[in-house]
Amino acid sequence: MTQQANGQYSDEARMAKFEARIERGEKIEPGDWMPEAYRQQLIRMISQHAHSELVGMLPEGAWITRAPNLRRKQVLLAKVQDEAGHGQYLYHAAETLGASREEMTMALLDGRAKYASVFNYPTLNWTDVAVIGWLVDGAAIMNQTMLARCSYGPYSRAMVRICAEEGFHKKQGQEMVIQYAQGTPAQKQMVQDAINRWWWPTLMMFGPHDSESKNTPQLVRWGIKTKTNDELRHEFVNELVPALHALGLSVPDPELCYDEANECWVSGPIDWDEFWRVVKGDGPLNKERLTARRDAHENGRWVREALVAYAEREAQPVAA
Ligand code: FAQ
Repeated sequence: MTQQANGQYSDEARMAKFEARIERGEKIEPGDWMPEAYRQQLIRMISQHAHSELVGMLPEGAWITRAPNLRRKQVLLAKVQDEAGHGQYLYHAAETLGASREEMTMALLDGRAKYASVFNYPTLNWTDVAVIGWLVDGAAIMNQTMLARCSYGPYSRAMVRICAEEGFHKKQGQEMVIQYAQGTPAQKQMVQDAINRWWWPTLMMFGPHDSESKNTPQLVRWGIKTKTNDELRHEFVNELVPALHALGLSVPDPELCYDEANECWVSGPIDWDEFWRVVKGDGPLNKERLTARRDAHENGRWVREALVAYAEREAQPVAA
C-alpha cells in the first residue's frame, strides 16, 4: 500500500487493501479499517436481526401458558429464552461497530427500525408453534448458516453459536409436525392449516427478489452475504416441499411445479404487496408487537435504574 506525501494512506489505498482482505476470505475485526458504508450496512442488518429475535419471542411466547404438556412447555420456554439470548449476542456484535444499545432500542420502539415481517402474523393454535419451529426457524437457519461465513468476525461468530441453538428449535418443531401429521384427522387438519398460513410469510422472510433487493449487490461484494435472497429461498423450497409431501402434507401454492430439467421445485408468485404492507407497519399484528415491546421496555425500567445505581455505588471509593 503506497503512502501519500503526508505519510497517510489514501482512502483508495485503504479500500483496495480492505477489498483484498475480503477477497482472501479474511475476517474483518472491530479495530480494523473498514469503509463507512460497510460499517453502516452491518449495523443496519445486525440491529434488524437483533430486533427480529426479540419480536420473534412474542408469537410463540403467547403459547407458553397453554402448552399441551409439561415437556412441550419446558421446550418452548427454553426456545423463547434462547431467542432473547440471540438478541443479546447480536446487539453486542452491533455495539462493536459503534452503535449504542439505547439508540438501537429506541429505533425499534419508535417504529424507525425494521424487523422480520414474519413475526407480525398471529399464532392461532398450538400447531402454529410446531410450524414456526420447522418452517420459520428452518428458514432462519438457512439464512444464518450463510451469515456464519460473513466477512465481519463478531457477526460471523455470533451466527455459529446461534445456528447451533436454532438447530434444536427446528428439530423440536419438525418432531411435532411429524407427530401431528400422523395423529388424528383433526390434528393433521390443524397442522395443515398452520402450514397454509405460515408458508408464504416464511418465503417472504428471505426478502424481496434479487432484482428488487437494493442492498444485495454491496453486501455480496463485501462478503456480508454469501448467497442472495432468491438463492436461499430456492434452497428452502427444495428442502421443505419433499419433506412435507413425504408426510402427506402440502404447501398452499397452486403454481408450485417440479422442473424436471433442473431437478428442482419452482414456486408460484409471492404477494409482494402483502410483504411491503407488513414491512411498512400494516401487517396483521404490527401494532400489537410494538406495543408489547414498548411495555416490556417500560416494565424493565426499574431494573435498568437499579443497575445504574448499583454501578455508581460500587464506583464510590471505600471509606477507610
Ligand atoms: N422483513 O435489499 P434487501 C429469526 C427489508 S431471525 C422485514 O433485500 P437485505 C429467528 C430490508 O431490511 C430472522 N424487512 O435487504 C427466530 C431492506 O430495508 P432497509 C431475521 C425486510 O438486507 C426464529 C429492504 O427490505 N433474520 O427468524 C425483510 O439485503 C423463530 C430491501 O431488502 C435476519 O435479520 C423481511 N423479511 O436482505 C426467532 C438475518 N426482507 O434496511 C423467533 C439478517 C427485506 O434497506 C422464532 N438479515 N427487508 O430499509 C438478512 O439476512 C437480510 O437483511 C435480509 C434482507 C435477507 C433479511
